[in-house]
Parts: sequence; C-alpha cells; structure tokens
Amino acid sequence: MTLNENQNNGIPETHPRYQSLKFRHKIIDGMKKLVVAEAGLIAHGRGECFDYILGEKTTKTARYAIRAAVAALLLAKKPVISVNGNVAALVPNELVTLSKLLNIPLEINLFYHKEGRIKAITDVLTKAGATDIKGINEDKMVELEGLESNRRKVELIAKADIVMVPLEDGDRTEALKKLNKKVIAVDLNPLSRTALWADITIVDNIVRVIPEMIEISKELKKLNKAELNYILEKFDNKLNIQKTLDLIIDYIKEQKKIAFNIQKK
Ligand code: PTJ
Repeated sequence: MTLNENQNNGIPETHPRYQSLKFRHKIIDGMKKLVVAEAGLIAHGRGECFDYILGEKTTKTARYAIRAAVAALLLAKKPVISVNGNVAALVPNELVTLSKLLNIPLEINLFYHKEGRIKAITDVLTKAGATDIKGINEDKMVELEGLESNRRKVELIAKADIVMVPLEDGDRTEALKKLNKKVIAVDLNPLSRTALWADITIVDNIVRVIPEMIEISKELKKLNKAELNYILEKFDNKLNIQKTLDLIIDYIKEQKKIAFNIQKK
C-alpha cells in the first residue's frame, strides 16, 4: 500500500470514484467520532443516489439558486446557518469560511440527540477556525413552536429572519415557515418536503454548494441592495425545482442511450 492509499482509508486517488468514496469515509469517520448520527449514513446514501442522477455536478439551476441564496443572506438582518452532523463532517472548513465571509453565525441544531454529539461537532468546527458557535448552551435555548423533535431547541434561530438549513428533515422547514422565517435549503432530493417548503432550494451536494457559495459571495458582496434585490426577485423557486427535474429526466435519457450503445458493442 502506498502512503497516499494509507492516508485515504486505502482508497487510491486514481480510483474512478475517489471523490465520492472520500466523502463517504468522512461520514463514516464522523460517525465513529459522534459527529454524525447513525442515520446520517443512510441520509448520505440517499443523497449519493440523487447526486448520481444529477450527473454529480452543480447544475445551472443549482447555481441559480445559490446566487439567490447568497443575495438573500446578504440582504438579511438576522441570518443563521444551521449545522448538523453530516455537514460538520463533510465541509467544516468551508462552512467556517462562509460564515466569516458573510458574517453569519453558525448554530448547531441536531435531529438525533446523543450524549457527546454537540461537543464532538463543536470540536470539529473549532478546529476549522470557528470562534463563536451557537446552539451549545442549554441555558440560552428556547423551544420553537410547532416542532416536537430535538430540533425544536434553538438559540439564535428563534429570532432569525432567514435560516439556511443544509441536509434537513422536512419537519423543521415547515415549522420555520409557519413562524414566518425564510428558509434556504440544500437538499439533493428535489422532491423532499424540505425542498418543496423552502423559499430557496439548492438541489446540489453540500460539498460543492459551500465552496460555490464562497465564490459567489465574493462577487455579490460588491453589489448594492437594489442589485441584490433584483437577483432575489427574479428567482422563482417552484420553477427552478421543475427545471431541475427536467435536467434529471434529460440526464437519464442520455444515460439510457449510453447504456444501450454499450450493450450493442
Ligand atoms: O445530525 P443530525 O442529528 O441533525 O441528523 C442529520 C440527518 C441528515 C441524519 C437528518 O437530518 C435526517 O435524517 O435527514 P433526512 O430526512 O434523511 O434528509 C436528509 C436529506 O439530505 C435527504 O433528502 C438527502 O437526499 C439529502 N442529502 C444527503 N446527503 C446530502 C444531501 N443533500 C445535499 N448534500 C449532501 N451531501
């Protein structure tokens, strides 16, 4: 085994699915360290499946949603980025960079409560450079109305005007909407309840979304309010989700042709 194979859980960098396997192992390692919930492995697998039929790339509809999301975050008065186990395991450094660039607090908010998880995620974010992490002090928490899961316990999210919720289960998005908050979702499943309830739905892999948001933030930070509002007003989430579904259909049709041609050879 070469040195590189050793460092990457035995996966050679030349493996055709190296990137995908690398992130899969970040999730597995995260689970061993309590960062990721057991169910996070299953959620990741579901995400991989949708990523596959999106061509494992940031589509033009995803890029459009990312622009709208960054514009909305720049215009917001009290934005918060919610962090769960999978996100902390996959993109901790990028998340901290984005939070600093846009001056938006990170708040840990978990669906699965387990002793030691908050500490494990705090450690990962701190190592990535975060200095002020919300959602770790029970005394500062309040309960969100209309939500029974562990996600009901929030800190800044209670007063936020806009919340970014990467890899979410549907209940909270619905509850946040009922409390008149704007929601930005990142979900590879364009048909999930989260995707359909959110104001801005980014159908893309979080490992590509956060780096892209960092790049777009640098560009949009130079715009004035009117220009940011224009980007936001032009964005139609329902239409964008429909166009994403069209892209999936086109991709599958293309793959069908390729599979047919391979069979013929
Ligand atoms: O850390 P916790 O306790 O807060 O739990 C987090 C999970 C993700 C386990 C919890 O929120 C959950 O069970 O979520 P769901 O209901 O499985 O939904 C997760 C959604 O994220 C699914 O629609 C997946 O397709 C999607 N998804 C998975 N991996 C990614 C993703 N979307 C974007 N990028 C990914 N890498």
